[in-house]
Amino acid sequence: MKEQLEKIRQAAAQALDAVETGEALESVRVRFLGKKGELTAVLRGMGALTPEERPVVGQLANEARAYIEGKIEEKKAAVAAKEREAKLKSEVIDVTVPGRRKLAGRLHPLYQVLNEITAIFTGMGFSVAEGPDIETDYYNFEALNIPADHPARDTQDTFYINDNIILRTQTSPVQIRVMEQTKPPIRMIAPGRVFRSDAVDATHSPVFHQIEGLVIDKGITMADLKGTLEAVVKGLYGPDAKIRLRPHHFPFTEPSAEVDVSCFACGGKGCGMCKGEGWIEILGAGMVHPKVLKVGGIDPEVYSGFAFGLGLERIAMFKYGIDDLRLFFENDLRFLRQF
Ligand code: 2U9
Repeated sequence: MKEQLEKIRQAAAQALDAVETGEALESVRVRFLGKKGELTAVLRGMGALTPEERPVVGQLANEARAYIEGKIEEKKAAVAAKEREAKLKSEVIDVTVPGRRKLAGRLHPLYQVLNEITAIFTGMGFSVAEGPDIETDYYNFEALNIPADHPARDTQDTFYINDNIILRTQTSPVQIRVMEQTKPPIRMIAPGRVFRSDAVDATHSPVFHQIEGLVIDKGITMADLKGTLEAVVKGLYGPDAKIRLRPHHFPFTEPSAEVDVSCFACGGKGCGMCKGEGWIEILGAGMVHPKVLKVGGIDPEVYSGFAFGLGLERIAMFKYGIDDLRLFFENDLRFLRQF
């Protein structure tokens, strides 16, 4: 039995020498010290020994166990160190490699300007409404007092889907829909994409953006129109900005005006930006035509209102000094990253 123990000890030492991994180490432990292990089997056989032999062999067996356990612990530390080293080697990080820049996205410059203008209006209690890009002839033209023979209906200006369905040429249909559904007072803006069958050049695009506004209540006058637009323009261009109204004609407003802002480059003295005028046209506006109020279900004898419209691209071009509208739609990152 002594010999058998010595053999087991040697066999364990040999097996442990060959161990390279944690798994191999565990299987050696099971082979010798496990429940069905070789040493365990010897200890089980001790019942057959004489009472004199038993303590002697018992001590030897314990020594063998302690020896194997000690070896296993040693090996465990060695294997762990080796595995750690291998892991460090395989996961090596070259801290000298140049970093890869994460590109942060941002809002398109048109939408930055749109957000700025929207904030000015919502700050004055306006709500924001949207509507479909595809509209009916009724909402886009008829309801807005644009008669059948009006030049704005010419196929050159309007994209027709069929006789009745078109791409909206203005965001005004949104206001008609709001009027139909809302009892005054109404204070709203309608920003959005509009479509006109124009050839592309530096100042024309078949797709562009408008922000239109509508205010309806009892006793609304042209003074409200002027005061509101003045506040908007000061919010956009600073406290020194002034506006002036020039008579104009729109089918949906009466009276109507074109609205100029004092040149934000020269303050009104005249410069290249305003072509020596001192004023830059940025808006159209007017008192909502009584026919349009009626169509929207609002009694023009009780209520009055004003409306206005502006082209977002035009405002953004002036703001950033951009001389070609096409830049907004080409999505060239060299352009977009500047905003
Ligand atoms: C309703 C009643 C009236 C909207 C208005 C303008 C004047 C205007 C132009 C600005 C530049 C179009 O993009 S642009 O070419 N718009 O001048 N728009 S008043 O009037 C309305 C709208 C809806 C129910």
